[in-house]
Amino acid sequence: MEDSGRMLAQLERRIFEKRARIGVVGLGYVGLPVACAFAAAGFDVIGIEMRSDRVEQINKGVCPIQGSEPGLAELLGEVVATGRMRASIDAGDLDDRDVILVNVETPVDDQHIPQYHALRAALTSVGQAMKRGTLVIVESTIAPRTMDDLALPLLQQVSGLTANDGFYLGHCPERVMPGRLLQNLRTVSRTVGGMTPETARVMVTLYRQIVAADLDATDCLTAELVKTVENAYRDVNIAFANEVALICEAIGGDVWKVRDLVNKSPGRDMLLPGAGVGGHCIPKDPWLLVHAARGRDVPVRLVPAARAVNDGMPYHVADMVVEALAEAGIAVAEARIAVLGYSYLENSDDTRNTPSEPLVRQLRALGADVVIHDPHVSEYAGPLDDVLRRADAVVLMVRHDAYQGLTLAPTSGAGNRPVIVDARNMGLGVGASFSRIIGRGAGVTPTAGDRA
Ligand code: SAJ
Repeated sequence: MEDSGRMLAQLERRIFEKRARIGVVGLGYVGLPVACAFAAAGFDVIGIEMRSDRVEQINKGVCPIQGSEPGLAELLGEVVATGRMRASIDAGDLDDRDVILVNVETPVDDQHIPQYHALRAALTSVGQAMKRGTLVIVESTIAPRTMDDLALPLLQQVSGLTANDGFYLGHCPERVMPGRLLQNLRTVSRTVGGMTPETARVMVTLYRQIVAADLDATDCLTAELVKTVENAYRDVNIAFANEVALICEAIGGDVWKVRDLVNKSPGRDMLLPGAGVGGHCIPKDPWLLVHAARGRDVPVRLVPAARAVNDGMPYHVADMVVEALAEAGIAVAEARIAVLGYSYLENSDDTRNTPSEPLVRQLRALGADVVIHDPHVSEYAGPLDDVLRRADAVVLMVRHDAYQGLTLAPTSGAGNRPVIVDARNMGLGVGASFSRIIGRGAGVTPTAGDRA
């Protein structure tokens, strides 16, 4: 072990002196900014990417990530031009790396079981290529116990090396958010989980080169739990807000007034009810947490129930549309319905797990002619008036800035649209003959400017 201790100390010194060579497996929305950040910090970085078109783009200094990511395209151009960072399709190029970061997708299937094909393939490639003394860090979000039960045995088996002797292993989950990838990478604290405390310490030295926020050294299981719990926490709290909204609608309450006043109570921070929960993190990570308890005698009830509440919201919005159309004397099967917003988050082009998808599917299943608008999603970014024209109903699903202040009510002279359903309480329903606002019961009429 003395040799191993010396080897780890030498690695830490190479990291500190920026002589350590870094490999990043997976150049997606997490891996690419990470590779650029370490290259910009002065390290030699190779990014391994299986999509050859992305490899080609990146090696030309062109950023393959769509959407607004401040600073990323410029940084990529710089580090590629200086030769600090290059992309490769060949995992064999990892054979001279001192540190290898793994950033590949870890989805769950429709039974909420984690799908680790990409993770297994990545770790197998790493195990085949890596030299003795390499530090391997999984940054992907994984179910608790995955490091012990999958990553460790797989790397040992493929490499023939023994962990903490022939190589070092850790888990440092990312906390980036689309639209703020580089900013979050630099300014948001990280939980740094090492297989051993010594490994965690060297990992802190590594991340200190690019992270200005807290770096909290711990073990791998704690790191796996922190990431999945923080997102399950958010999902459960959003579900709570949504359930209160449903109750308010049913009894003539106004969840938006209730929420404002609840949040005046010390220690309360009720989140925003809405049309549902999308994205690549929040809908998935709670299931990774739940998976860890699978097969063990622990009654896991709240997290799945919260997922069901949030997944039910787009269908609730569809019901709101049907009811409002019926009040206006319009059958949904004869209605033309304009859906405003198709990304999962305001001012984003990301449509992964968007609540708008089940809403549109449900309305079309009921026979409606549904047209979609979204200024950030190229497929739906045509003229808004074309979408609104002849619409019998308008459904606001995403609070894009572009919709702020939009006057939709028929009195606005913008055509006859008796029904407006505001599923994010953006205040667009004011003045409409038949409007519904998420979380507001019948008879509760909003006043202009009465917004979340
Ligand atoms: N949503 C609500 N009500 C809320 C908040 C969100 O309905 O009060 C909906 C949004 O409309 C969206 C979904 O939930 O459809 C997710 O929104 P989000 O604000 O959580 O944004 P995400 O999915 O990008 O979450 C990421 C997460 N970050 C990482 O996983 C690293 C999450 O942990 C962060 O809290 C979040 O960014 C953030 O706001 O920073």
